[in-house]
Amino acid sequence: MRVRDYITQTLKKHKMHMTLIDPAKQSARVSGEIAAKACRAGTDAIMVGGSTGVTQENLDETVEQIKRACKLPVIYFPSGANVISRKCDAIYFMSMLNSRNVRNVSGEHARGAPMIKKLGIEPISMGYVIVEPGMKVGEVGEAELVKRGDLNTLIGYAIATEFFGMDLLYLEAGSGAPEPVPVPMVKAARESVDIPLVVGGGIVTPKQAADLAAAGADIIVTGTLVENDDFEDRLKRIIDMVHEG
Ligand code: 1GP
Repeated sequence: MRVRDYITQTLKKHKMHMTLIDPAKQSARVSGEIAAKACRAGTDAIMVGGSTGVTQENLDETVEQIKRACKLPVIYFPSGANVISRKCDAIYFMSMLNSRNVRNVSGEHARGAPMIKKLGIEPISMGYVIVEPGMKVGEVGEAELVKRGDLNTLIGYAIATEFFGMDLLYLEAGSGAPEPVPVPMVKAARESVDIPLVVGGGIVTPKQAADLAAAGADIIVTGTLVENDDFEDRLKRIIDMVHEG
């Protein structure tokens, strides 16, 4: 089954949780162990990527270990066209809509698309919108950050994403953000569009995940959480909240 169909089918049953693993943060072997634990905790898919330090070598090794460790779809979450995983099941073909640099909006995409097509990797299109504080991805992506609470700007990007015909809308506060995207912003985006809404960045507690799911997030992403030892219990509680939401 194509990953996009897997997402559509799963969302008919329950909201989803995806675990983001950054190949630059630990060895490929440890990434495989993280994936196995996340899988046991009930996550619905594994995303692989990071803003800096991802190389063809660490990416390929990481994906290989993850695929050995669990049977879930593995989706590449790229930061540019320089490195493309041929071993992933799909790639987020994501445009950072609020970047000041056209490379991040469509330039890297034009560079990478022919290779993605040649390799036969499934692209899943996504409007990627960075909300304050944006953290590293906001910085390297040269994002004109959407201010926390600026509903009008956010709604504009949300509707634009849908009008572009993209599969998903991702609201990103940045990995390691002290607070996730505010609940009213998630609600505003949800009320503006019908496409699945992904929310990530700074989500570390079950309550945050539950509140964001209740506000209308369809897919909750957590990354930093799994970089700590003993994350399994907390991750499971977050995932349970998302699945109930
Ligand atoms: C980052 O939204 C993801 O792109 C995950 O963020 O690392 O803060 O969970 P965290």
